[in-house]
Amino acid sequence: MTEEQTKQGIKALELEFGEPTVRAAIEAVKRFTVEVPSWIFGRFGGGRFGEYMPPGAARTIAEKLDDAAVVQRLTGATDSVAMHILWDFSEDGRLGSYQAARRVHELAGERGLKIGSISPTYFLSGSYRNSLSADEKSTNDRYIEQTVLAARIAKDLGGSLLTLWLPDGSAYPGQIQLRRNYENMKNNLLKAREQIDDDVRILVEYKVFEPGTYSTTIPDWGSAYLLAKFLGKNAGVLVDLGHHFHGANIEQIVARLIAENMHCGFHFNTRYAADDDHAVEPNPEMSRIFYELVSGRVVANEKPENNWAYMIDQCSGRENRIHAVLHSIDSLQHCLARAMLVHQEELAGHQAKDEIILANRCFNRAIMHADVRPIVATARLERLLPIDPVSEYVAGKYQLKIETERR
Ligand code: PSV
Ligand code: MN
Repeated sequence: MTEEQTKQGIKALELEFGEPTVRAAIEAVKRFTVEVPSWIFGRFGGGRFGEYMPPGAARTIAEKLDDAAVVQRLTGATDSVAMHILWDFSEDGRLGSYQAARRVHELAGERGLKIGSISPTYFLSGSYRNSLSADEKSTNDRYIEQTVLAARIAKDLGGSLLTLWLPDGSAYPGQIQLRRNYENMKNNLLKAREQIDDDVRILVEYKVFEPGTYSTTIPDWGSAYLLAKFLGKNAGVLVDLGHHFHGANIEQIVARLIAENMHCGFHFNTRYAADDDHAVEPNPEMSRIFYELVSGRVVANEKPENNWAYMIDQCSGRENRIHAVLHSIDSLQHCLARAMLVHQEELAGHQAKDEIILANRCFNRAIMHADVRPIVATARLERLLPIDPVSEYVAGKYQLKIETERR
């Protein structure tokens, strides 16, 4: 899209949606920020192509931060990087280290970045018989300690935000005592919370299956909500797009959490089969989710403290990592712009008169049919950012540099 096409496009949108609405959408896109995960840039997971690394993928945390800094320069929307303590602050992959976190904090600062949310990492080694829900006290204690350390790092060196994903669960009926498994989780989470500063926010993530195939200790938003409530005021639910059964109405979950006044967060990604962790695509589901966030006033709010925590949780297998994360940011900005164009009063009018199809058409005029590329492009131009970060990256020399250096 050229600058001229952008101008023409804005005129057309103003004609259809009104100048103030289009301006509000541009401002919202300008304000939107999202964290990128450190793990997108380097080696991750295993599976069928376990050894494959796309050319130029980062090998160290310093290289991951180099890549994150490029993404921030191109988008201006991602100055914080989400970290995992056993991937990013550990010498041996078994224990987290405050000293290692300090070094990463320095490296991030040198690149104009911040450490964002921190995951205590309950999965890599040692949790094959579960972590905080395990029956063995020594296992519980190890992970309580790790949670408390992660919280100290989050408070001193990061954004005072902990994101908890626990891989706990079971593969066969009868393998574990389901009730005790939940009670262990609840009690051990509380033990950790009691040793953590009140101003560290804790988001509890849920996931319907994997690695547990028969049961997962925190399988759904309701379980995460109960645990967050139990932990107290500064806790919420973390919604990851890949963690539901197919067909789940995620926007309704979001609406409910907002209605309950819970300050929550998002792990954005796209999935087709299960927890694919693909790059975010600008699809209708994502736009409908953004509509709930926009109408609930928890995104792009002028008061940043009202906004939920937004993070990308993706880890591409085959594709270029930097293309993938830039694509995600681009998609999120387009979905936000569409959501901003929904005419909320007109929609309320149709709802009040029970005009079902007219309400649906009013909603879809923005969510499905609006071409919002000029809004996103204008937001970037007004911030002196590249009009299309992906093309800008492709035209630059960074990819060649990392492919040459990182062999
Ligand atoms: C688990 O599938 C998850 O969504 C959690 O958020 C982890 O932190 C992340 O993926 C990376 O493993
Ligand atoms: Mn996640």
